[in-house]
Amino acid sequence: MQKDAIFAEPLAHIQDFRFDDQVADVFPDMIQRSVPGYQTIIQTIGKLSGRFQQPDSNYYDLGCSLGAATLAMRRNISVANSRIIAVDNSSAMVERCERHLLAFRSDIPVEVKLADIRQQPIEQAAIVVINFTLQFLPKEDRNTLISRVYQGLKPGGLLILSEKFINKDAQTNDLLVELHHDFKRANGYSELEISQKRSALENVMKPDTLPEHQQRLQQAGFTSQTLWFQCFNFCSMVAIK
Ligand code: GEK
Repeated sequence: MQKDAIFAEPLAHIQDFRFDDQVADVFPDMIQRSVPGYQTIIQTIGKLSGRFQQPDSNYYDLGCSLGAATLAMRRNISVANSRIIAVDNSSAMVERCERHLLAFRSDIPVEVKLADIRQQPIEQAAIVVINFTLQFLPKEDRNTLISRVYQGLKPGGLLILSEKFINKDAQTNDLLVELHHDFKRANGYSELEISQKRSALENVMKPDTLPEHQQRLQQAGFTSQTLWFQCFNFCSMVAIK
């Protein structure tokens, strides 16, 4: 695994964060060292796939990056006529994702698509995974996507939505941010790396509050939803149609 040192040296000008070749090359290391509970979430996506699989269905991984959630689903789906659609709008990610998937044998077809998830039709879905991707969409596009996911799910279908979140209360928000930074420090990131990455993400990633997520899911039609994972300011939710 290539080590993430993208923000290790002082940068004269910090550009907005992009999912380019440089990021895609170090992505497994970057996400493990930056997102608390990432491995637990991926493993649980696998477990949930086993539980919520339905024959003759589609499984979506929206914002698939290198396909970690796709692989977790593929390993756990055993019913007939299943198809996974993995979508990302970064060509650097999609190229590597395709190669990555080829390295593991499976009878379940996966279509990896270079596309914007806002344009991706969702049909006959047993499971839709949006693992740390909604936060990168413009705020005004998030309701529409979650509503389309609800419409595209079969009865009993599952949405798994993982996000970084903010608290409206400044005191507890600052505490969670600091605990997350401690986590990054413990994983070998320097103060410079933490602060330069934060600046690069500032205009690109806009987290919602937990109540905003819960309300959006409800408005879309999900009457059954819960937070199943939280570590600091990172969480994962499930919603069942
Ligand atoms: C994982 N889910 O490893 N359309 C398609 N893709 C997008 C869009 C968009 N509008 N916006 C951002 N992306 C993965 C991790 S990473 C999370 C997801 C992170 C893509 C972007 O190119 C990137 O690959 C991914 O969403 C977000 O489980 O890096 O914090």
